[in-house]
Amino acid sequence: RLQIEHLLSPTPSELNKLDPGGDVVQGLTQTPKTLPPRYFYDDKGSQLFEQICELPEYYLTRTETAILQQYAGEIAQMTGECELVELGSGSSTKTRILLNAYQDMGKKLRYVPIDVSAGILESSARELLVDYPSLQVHAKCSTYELALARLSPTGLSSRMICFIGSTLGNLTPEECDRFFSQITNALQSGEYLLLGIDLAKPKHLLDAAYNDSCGVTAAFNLNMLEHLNRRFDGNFDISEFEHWAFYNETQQQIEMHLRSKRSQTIQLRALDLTVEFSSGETILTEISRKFDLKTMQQYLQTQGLKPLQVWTDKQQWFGLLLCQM
Ligand code: AVI
Repeated sequence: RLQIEHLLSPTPSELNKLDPGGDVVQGLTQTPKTLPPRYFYDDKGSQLFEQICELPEYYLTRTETAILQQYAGEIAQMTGECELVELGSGSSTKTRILLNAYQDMGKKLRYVPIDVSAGILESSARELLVDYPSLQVHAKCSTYELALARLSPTGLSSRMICFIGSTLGNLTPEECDRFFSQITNALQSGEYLLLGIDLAKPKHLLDAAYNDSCGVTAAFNLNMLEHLNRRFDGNFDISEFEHWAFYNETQQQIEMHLRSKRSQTIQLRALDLTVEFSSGETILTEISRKFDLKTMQQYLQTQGLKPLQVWTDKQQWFGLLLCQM
């Protein structure tokens, strides 16, 4: 019942396209410096993210979970039997709410979790097999892009791609457009996308959510440098950088940075890269966009996806949208 595919051992031509570390070189040699958020998620980063989801200030997970708990049955009714493909599945905790709803309907179900972090992907797939005795799990250790391009025919009546947790917010508008064209290429007409998005809200709530009092978000942010050290033989000293995050109201996005505490030079030997930092210079490690429900529905339509239903919480902090191709 369990298949685990490692798509991150690419073929030579895919390797060329993937250009390992090319994005790091590009990000660290431009002004202002940036790094792609996907480097947060080594095994330690994925564990830290799980801890973030439990923080009192980080309302996103709690709120989305409550929406799912209330409406999972409705979602399962609307799609019927289907293959659930989850992008960035992590611990699959929230997905269990959906799996329960489909199981209660007595429908055959296949779960295809996709994540770049092999450790958490494999351990959560094994736990699911124990808890759901009739579930098939076809896990893919992969980037979204590779996995979406290689989805095989479902053999079930339908497919639903789940992109929950507001990970969409971590994409720039250009990346968002590219992402949706990959989604609409992967889906057949009549198939579904379930999208979870964080909504715009007062600045103090957002600032607190990304500057928690326990320092877990700071550790998550700084861990990216340790990940780069290990992966590209680097010498970042994380005690020489600090976490800095704030809500940019004009852009409607959180901007998360690592700020150099002094002027310093670092090297990533595997990339043959030397980088100079001035004191106070920052690396933008993540944006987290906060959306408006109406604007998102209009945008989805321009991308070829029909919003069928929108669910939200009482405070309108988070939105869950079911769309159809
Ligand atoms: C994964 N993603 C939706 C999180 C977010 O809220 O943008 C990542 C995160 N960054 C800091 N805290 C959580």
